[in-house]
Amino acid sequence: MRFKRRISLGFVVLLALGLVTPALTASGDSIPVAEPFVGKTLVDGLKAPWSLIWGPDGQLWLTERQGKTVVSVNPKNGQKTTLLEIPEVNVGPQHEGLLGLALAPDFATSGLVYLNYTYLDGQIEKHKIARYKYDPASKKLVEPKDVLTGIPAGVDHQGGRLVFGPDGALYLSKGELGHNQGGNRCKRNDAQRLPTAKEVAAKDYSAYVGKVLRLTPEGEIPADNPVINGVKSHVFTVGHRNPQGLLFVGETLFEVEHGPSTDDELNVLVSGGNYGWPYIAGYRDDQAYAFINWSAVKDCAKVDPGAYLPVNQPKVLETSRKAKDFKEPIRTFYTMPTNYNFQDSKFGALAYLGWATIAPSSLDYYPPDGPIKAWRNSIIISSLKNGALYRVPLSGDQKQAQGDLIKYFPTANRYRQVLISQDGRAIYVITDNAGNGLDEAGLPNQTMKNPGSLLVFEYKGQ
Ligand SMILES: [Ca+2]
Ligand SMILES: [Ca+2]
Repeated sequence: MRFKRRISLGFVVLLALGLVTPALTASGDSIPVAEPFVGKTLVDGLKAPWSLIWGPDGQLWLTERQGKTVVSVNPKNGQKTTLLEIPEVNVGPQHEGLLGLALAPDFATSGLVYLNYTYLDGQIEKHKIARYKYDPASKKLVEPKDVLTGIPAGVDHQGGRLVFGPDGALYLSKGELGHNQGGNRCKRNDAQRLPTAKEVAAKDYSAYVGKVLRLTPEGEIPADNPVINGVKSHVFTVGHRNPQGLLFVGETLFEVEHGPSTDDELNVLVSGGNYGWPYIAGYRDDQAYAFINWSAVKDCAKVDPGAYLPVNQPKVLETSRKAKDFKEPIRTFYTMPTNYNFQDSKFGALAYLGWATIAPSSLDYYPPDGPIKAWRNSIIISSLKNGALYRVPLSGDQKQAQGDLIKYFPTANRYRQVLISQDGRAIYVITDNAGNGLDEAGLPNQTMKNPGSLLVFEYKGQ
């Protein structure tokens, strides 16, 4: 462990007496992690960083969800440059704001950069994909153009990851807005509802929730998109809950999404596939989850939601859903038996922190020739709830998960995205500014140690 002691004994006494709030780390401060890694804060003071990519200039580019900005960061010294601010972005405490960021595959000639964010269309919140052109002389993103507008938005489960595929198509993960749970429990969950031909013709995208979308760089429906239930639309895959991670490894599209109280998922997405939600969580095994349609409950708004109270609605068994295009995840985090203790008193009022989920927010891939031998050919997943990275080794054909999850770099933070350097020696992580999570000891924590930061973990081995 390497940890610079920067706080005085007197400060510790005041801290113990509860007279000061804990000091937060600043840029350059080290983060204690196990050898052969060292960790430090590269940048702090960010406003809810959400997406992190390698820019065309060897710099790290990131979006600030609440800051409404795209920022470039020098990976050597943490120097920040603001490339763009979008006043139109509609920001919320979670889930809403400026989200994903992707460079066009032909960026070298086109200079095009794609973004997605929530905005207000009159009084109605919507979600759009827009693109900008990078002007290297001014280091600004200019010439905005809407690519796809009018995608549904809401206060929960927005999804928002944006990637280009090797096929030149643009993919957006879109959540189901958290309908059928919590404060949105009386709203119908449309993750299985398919767009009709009439809706598509009218650019009515209300059925695009709980889907992964695939579009041309101009926002059109690609000719080779799947025909699902007789209709071709922007919909590529169906039945997602809150998909926040999308990543191509070669031709394979990996996705991670948040499960309910169990069954966070790592999926391989295939055109036209149905990933089950909200009828199936994880595997089709009737373990610990059954769908109840709250929107059909009489006087739904007056019914105490409770977490697991039976209501006057049938539970839909997973095994009763026979869709032949159902795709199982390649790994869950985790599938638990129905009798699992969902109310462990150790977690107090935040019982969900004790559930067997990790809240996966992004994923990256560690290549077969990287210097960290143990990490080769693995998927690396960032966890919001557990403030850690998890490694999933892949099979040789890169289509199957092998072995169990291996945890790295636990800190009292929420990890929003992971990004690995091209030389495989640096692992970058952006963190949420606030929220609920677990600390290093696995106990509930609401004070982020490195809020709104860009952290770097460097490999010091041979
Ligand atoms: Ca699923
Ligand atoms: Ca299941």
